[in-house]
Amino acid sequence: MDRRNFIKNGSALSLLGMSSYAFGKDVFTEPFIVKDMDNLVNEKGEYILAPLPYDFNALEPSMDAETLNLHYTFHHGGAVKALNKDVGKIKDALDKNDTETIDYWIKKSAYHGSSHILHSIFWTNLSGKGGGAPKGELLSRIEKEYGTYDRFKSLISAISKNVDGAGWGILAYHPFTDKLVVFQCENHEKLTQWGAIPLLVIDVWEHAYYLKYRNKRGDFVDALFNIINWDNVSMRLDYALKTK
Ligand code: MN3
Repeated sequence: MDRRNFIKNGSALSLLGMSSYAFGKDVFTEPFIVKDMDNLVNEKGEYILAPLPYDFNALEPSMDAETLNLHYTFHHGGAVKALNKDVGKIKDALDKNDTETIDYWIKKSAYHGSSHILHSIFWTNLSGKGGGAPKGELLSRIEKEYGTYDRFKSLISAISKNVDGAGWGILAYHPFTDKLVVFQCENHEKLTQWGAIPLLVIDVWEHAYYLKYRNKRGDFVDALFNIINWDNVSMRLDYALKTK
């Protein structure tokens, strides 16, 4: 697995580098997976919708062709188109120093970006020749964390069925703890972008500032910029770029 490519494609690092919100001409010609990783952006930094790795009827009868067509073309495709627009709007808002609309478009980009990343994983997680059970390293890590494959299957089935409203059931690898983790996600985002590795985090819970700043969260955030350790942020970026 090429983690460097994963970081480039799966995170928000290139979010503000976009110059256009139109699709490029090569948008529909590239495969979903390149060098074992999801192919989410082109060389220009535009988000792309790669072709499905199978025909619309390939997952019948478990997933019918009409559902797959609508889901891929309009839900996932719509998210990719909207994400490119969001990124352009963020750039425009930065140009105008308009923080109010930046907040709106960042929320939109989290929603659409997470939809793009999760759907790209979802399509490649499925195959007309799928089924059976995991093997190898994946199986041994599942057994280490959950005991048996059947216990894991009960867990991810139950949490997927019980997501409140719309969302996802997810099995993930957590690089900071070297562990598999299972969790629910409401909608697509709440309000993350999947695959991003944190470099700088700002705690805006009231416990972080209320004694001194009371209700003035903005003053606290402004003051934090006097104490940020940028060497540490750089060290984390170096780590993230080197991880494979
Ligand atoms: Mn969907």
